[in-house]
Amino acid sequence: MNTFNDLNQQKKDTIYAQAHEAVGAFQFDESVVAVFPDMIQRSVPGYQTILTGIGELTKQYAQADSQLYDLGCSLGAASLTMRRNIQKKGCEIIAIDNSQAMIKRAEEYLHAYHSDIPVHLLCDDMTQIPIENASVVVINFTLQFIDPKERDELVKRIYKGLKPGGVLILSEKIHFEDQAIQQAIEHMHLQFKRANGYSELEISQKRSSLENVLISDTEAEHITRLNNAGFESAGIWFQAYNFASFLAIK
Ligand code: GEK
Repeated sequence: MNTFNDLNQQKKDTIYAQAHEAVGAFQFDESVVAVFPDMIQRSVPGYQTILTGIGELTKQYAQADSQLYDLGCSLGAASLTMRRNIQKKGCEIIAIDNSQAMIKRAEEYLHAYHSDIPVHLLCDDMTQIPIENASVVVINFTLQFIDPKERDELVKRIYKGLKPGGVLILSEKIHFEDQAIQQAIEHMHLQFKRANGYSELEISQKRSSLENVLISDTEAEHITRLNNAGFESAGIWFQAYNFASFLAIK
C-alpha cells in the first residue's frame, strides 16, 4: 500500500538551498505543497510520533455520530491517521486549510486510500468556520500561524463546539521564558535540522521567511488559554525540544 510519503515520492525540500536576493514572507503555495512531507519531517522533531499519538487519541475519544476536525490540515496527514483509527459509527471528518494548493493535493492523498468514513475538505479560514457536534479537534502546528489576537476566541469556539468528553489536540512550536533554556533547546532544534541535511543558508533564509509569520507562545500561555476557554484538564502529552503537543479534555 502507498504511504503518505510514497504518494509525494519524497520530493526534497530545496526551497531555500540557493541564496535569495530578498527572502519574502513564508507562504503555503505550490512550491511548498510539492515538498511538504519532506519539509515537515526534516523540520519538526517528533512529527511522526505526534501523528501516531493523534491516531491513539482518536481511538480513545472519537464518539459515535460526531464530527472530527483537522484545522490547518495541509495535505491531510492528521485526517488520514484519524480516519484509520476511528472505531465508532457515524463519524465524519472535516478538514480545513486556507491554501487552495494544499487542499487540491490533500484531495489526491485522501482519495488514494479507501474508507467508508467521509472526509470533507474545505478551503477556508479556520477562524471563520462553525465547529459543532465535535468529539476530536486537531490543530497540528497551525495555531502558531493565526493572528495572536484571534487565538483566544478560536479556542473558546472549539470548546463550545465540543461534546462533553471531547478533546482538542493542539501541537505547536513553543518558546521558553528562561533565555538560557531557550538558547539550549533552540540549539538542539538547529542541530536536528543540520542532521537532516539542511545547510546554514537554508536554515537562516527559512528563519527570516518565518519571522512575523510563525509566532510561538510559551507552554504557560497555551495552558492559560485552554483553561480560560473552559478546559479544566489541559497538559502536554508529547514534547520534542521546542515542539509540543497539548491535550485538552472537555
Ligand atoms: C499536518 N496540520 O501535516 N485557516 C486555515 N488554514 C490555515 C490558516 C487559516 N487561517 N493559516 C494557515 N493555515 C498539518 C500541518 S502546516 C504547519 C500544518 C507547518 C494552514 C497553512 O496553509 C498550512 O497548510 C497549515 O496551516 C500549517 O499535520 O507548515 O509548519
